[in-house]
Amino acid sequence: MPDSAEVMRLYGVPFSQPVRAVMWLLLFKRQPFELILTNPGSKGDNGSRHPDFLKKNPAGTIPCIEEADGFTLAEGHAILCYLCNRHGWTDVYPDAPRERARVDWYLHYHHRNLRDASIGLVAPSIRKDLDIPELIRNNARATLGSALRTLDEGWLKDSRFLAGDAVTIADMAAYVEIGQLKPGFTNVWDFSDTPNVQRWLEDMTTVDSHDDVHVVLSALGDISQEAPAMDAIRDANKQALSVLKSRLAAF
Ligand SMILES: N[C@@H](CCC(=O)N[C@@H](CS)C(=O)NCC(=O)O)C(=O)O
Repeated sequence: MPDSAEVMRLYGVPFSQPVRAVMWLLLFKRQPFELILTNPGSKGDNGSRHPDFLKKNPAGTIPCIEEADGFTLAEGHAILCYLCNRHGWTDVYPDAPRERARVDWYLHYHHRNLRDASIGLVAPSIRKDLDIPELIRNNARATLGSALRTLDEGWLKDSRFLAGDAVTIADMAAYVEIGQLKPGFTNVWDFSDTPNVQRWLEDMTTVDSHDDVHVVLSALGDISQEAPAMDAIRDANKQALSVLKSRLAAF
């Protein structure tokens, strides 16, 4: 493990979907990093709306990375692409223009489509402070349903992964949103009418570091009947951090 002053910092928490995508890529590539716990939406110390954090990311959102020379970058998908460019990880972000474009295509599509999984189904239980109105939740669920059908009948109909037959950062970005809903995790969505998505969800569990990145969800478990208590959320976070710590210590 390199000197901690040299190691890239990742600001966030394991409950955040785009933070999990960045953590997944870093663990998959055995790239050391330090997770700096940053509470989304909080103005307090270690909060994403604290003035010190806003200097790193004026939008006040996690994930955000900071390198040893002070370079900072936010937006999960921008971070995924940057890390692949910086380290030459062309296995998960191919450099052939059309292959790369297919990955980018999904990464752009994701926002306002699959990302609505969190707003419609997970954030209302985990981020009760957001008090998301029922109308917005319903709209988000409708958008998600239609986006899942699009994946099922399009992207995943003839290929194993979203951008072809090999896993890419598009799959990691998608799975952290879609996978969180399935049985074994929060269990808040019925995937039975999207068989290609179901098959892809299963395939994604075999991708290196899947289990370690998703400890926070397996520890939290099913929230379909009752919103989890604060203690359960805290406990799931603790378990996730402990697994992450031992993974990073082994690098
Ligand atoms: N488009 C951003 C969205 C990030 C985002 O929504 N992060 C949430 C946590 S999952 C957050 O930081 N929310 C705090 C806030 O909006 O105040 C990305 O993909 O990185």
